[in-house]
Amino acid sequence: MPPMRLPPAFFCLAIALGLAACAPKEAAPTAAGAAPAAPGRRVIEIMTGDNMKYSVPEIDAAPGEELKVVMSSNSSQPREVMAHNFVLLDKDADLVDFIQAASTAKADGYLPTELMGEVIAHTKLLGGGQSDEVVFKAPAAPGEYPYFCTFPGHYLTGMHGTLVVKAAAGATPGAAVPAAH
Ligand SMILES: [Cu+2]
Repeated sequence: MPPMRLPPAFFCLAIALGLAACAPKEAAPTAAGAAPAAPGRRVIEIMTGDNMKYSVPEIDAAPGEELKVVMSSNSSQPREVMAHNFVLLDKDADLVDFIQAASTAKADGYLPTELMGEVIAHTKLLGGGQSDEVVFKAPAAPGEYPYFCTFPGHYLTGMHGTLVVKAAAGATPGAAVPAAH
């Protein structure tokens, strides 16, 4: 059959109504900090699946930077046994406490309602073929903020990563803390 051709401008106009940029999405964001910056909001695409790992294990951000995390699962397993989410926790929260509480909160999508004040951002629990996105601002305080999947057992298998908030170069002295590495 003959190839269907549309002027590129038409395509951009059509999607510009709903998206910040016309650039096609690439599916291999292995280096988190390298994603092209959309004006005012950086998009971090994270893939996961039966390997129980995030394709992006570290996200670098500036204090207060607006980020959009788009997470997708390509799992081939039933959702009941292999579902994933993305939960970003405050760096001062008790991680072990949170993971334990989450693992028993099945009715709430493995999100412990009593501890949600410690959560900076999270997606829904995703089965294979599903995706979800969340927009949030990186915390103002530099430091390392853990993100992880709260489906039982997944944290321990390595389904976690770190949002590293780095003080902006030339930041006001006194507002910055030493970098962690
Ligand atoms: Cu998971």
